[in-house]
Amino acid sequence: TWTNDTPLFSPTTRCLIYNPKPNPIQRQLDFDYLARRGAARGRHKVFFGSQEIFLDIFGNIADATAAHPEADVMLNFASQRSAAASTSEALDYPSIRTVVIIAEGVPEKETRKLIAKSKRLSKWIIGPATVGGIQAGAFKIGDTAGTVDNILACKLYRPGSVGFVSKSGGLSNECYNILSRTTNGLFEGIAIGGDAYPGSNFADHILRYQAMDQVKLIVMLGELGGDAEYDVVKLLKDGTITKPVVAWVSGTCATMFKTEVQFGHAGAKSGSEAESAQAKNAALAEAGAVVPTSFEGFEQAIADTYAKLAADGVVPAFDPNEPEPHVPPTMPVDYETFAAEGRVRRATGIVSTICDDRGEEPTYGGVAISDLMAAERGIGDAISLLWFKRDLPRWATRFIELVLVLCADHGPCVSGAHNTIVAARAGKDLVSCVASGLLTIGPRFGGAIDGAAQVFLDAHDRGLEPDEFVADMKRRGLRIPGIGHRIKSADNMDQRVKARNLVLNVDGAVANAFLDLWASSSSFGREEIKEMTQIGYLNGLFVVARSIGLVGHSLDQMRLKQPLYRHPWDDTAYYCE
Ligand code: Q5B
Repeated sequence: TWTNDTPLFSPTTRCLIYNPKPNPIQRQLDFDYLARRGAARGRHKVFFGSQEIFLDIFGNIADATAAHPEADVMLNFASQRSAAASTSEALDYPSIRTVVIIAEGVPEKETRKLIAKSKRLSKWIIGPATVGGIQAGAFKIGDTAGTVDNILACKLYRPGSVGFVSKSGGLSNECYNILSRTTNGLFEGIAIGGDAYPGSNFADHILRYQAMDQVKLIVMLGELGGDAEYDVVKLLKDGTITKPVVAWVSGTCATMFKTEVQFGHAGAKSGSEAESAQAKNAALAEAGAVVPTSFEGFEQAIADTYAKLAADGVVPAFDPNEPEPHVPPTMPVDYETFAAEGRVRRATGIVSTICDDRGEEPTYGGVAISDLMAAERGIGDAISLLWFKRDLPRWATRFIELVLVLCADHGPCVSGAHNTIVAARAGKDLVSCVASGLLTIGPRFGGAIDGAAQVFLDAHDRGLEPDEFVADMKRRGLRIPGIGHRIKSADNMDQRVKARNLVLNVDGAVANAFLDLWASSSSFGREEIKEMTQIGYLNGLFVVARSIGLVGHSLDQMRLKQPLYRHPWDDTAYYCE
């Protein structure tokens, strides 16, 4: 059990974060850096200053609390659906003292059960629907206090003497600003959240502040709706609260509306007269709190009350013009922030010219996918746009599709299919099986298309007759890519090729047909055609096409549950010394 004369947080507070959210965690770490706290180590990558460090991640609260029994705060980012269950679970762990619930819309019935449980266990709940709290210079929860600039401007990186409590997170930030201009600063600030039933209320925190030596001045910002402020009135009246309280209840404008108005927070609606801001302000003033006549007077009221405490020697005198003795470390700026402001430039790491996925819809070569769908365009059009970077005419894209169909498969015995089958029978996954087959594609098998296009184009450009070309290649000791086949010949014609005069294989046929297509189309220049033969466009077509067959072979073997393949001894010639 904990006593209430100690703050909820300290410079060594360790916090578990449930359902971690990268941005608030980073802001919390930025505060730790400014407050010169240490940093933990683990697997979730965050910045600590300009260094990258890692935080521990666990699969459940039990493991997290077991590994970090020193962590007594849990920041709960669970959704409204699971916030209550996870908070209730966290309260069961002896090491957890405080749970902060960020979610809005947690059912009131659930929150009331949590409140009862936390009171029974002498634990604390902050929220739901809260931005959390902060102990200046010690510990900050989630998004409290806003940006690094705001933390610096409000001097929240070092403690002052003011205990602050409000419902609203936005108004907390505003008040931290006011406190930095009028006092020696905040000691602890809590936003209890805007629900009708907050896990802890104004009076709970003000009682803590009364008991804490570090807090000399209490500042409260209430709002219309509910009666929580009257608990503070009672404590002031019965003398439990003796420290000076400066208070304001916002929502005085509600009386200007003819009907009941619901303000931003779930609990912020004035029902009865007693729930109005005017009635609460009057009651607080009557009980002895310093209450200005409007929110505009709040700053002066705080300044005057602090000055009186300083005159009595309770707090150090505050002079806004005196230089700040605490110098926080320089906070590095995120690259994204400067980039968004156009203040930094960086050479891009990669260049891409074929597609764009940044808009609402990805485009292929500038054409939206939905336009391709609407026009019932096919795989030839996708290749035309993504490879050739132009909208080729239908006859050309149809030819691409014809090549894909023609080369999709050539039986289980060819190099690629064989490798795929062996890999599948070794129990490999589909991608590995297909990759195993694809990796056999090369100058002898399937990957001779580019080579064929190069040598035929070169022969054409040099004006060689066919027999001169063949003789030239023979003289150089080179096989002509695109010619010859392990089983097909002029007498056993390859029906995919159908050329009796030249024993073109399928690679050679595709290469030569494409050279004709490029040459006859006005879309391609001479140098571009040459480049296309050199960088893999045509072998790429075989890769795409044969992938279809290789997936088929892989699935076939898996379906047939074929056992591990072992090549037979009697099919192997052993010539061992
Ligand atoms: N000779 C394909 O050889 C193969 C010659 C040649 C000059 C040539 C051979 C070759 C070039 C590479 C090529 C793609 C290795 C093939 C494909 C996809 C596939 C596969 C499938 C599918 C076949 C006998 C005599 C020798 C050789 C001479 C042969 N080719 N001379 N240029 N190109 N071609 N690859 O049949 O005087 O006796 O020494 O390297 O285009 O991969 O279905 O299986 O869809 O999956 O074993 O179609 O042609 O012939 O080596 O016994 O040679 O002809 O010099 O002359 P073979 P070899 P000599 S399509």
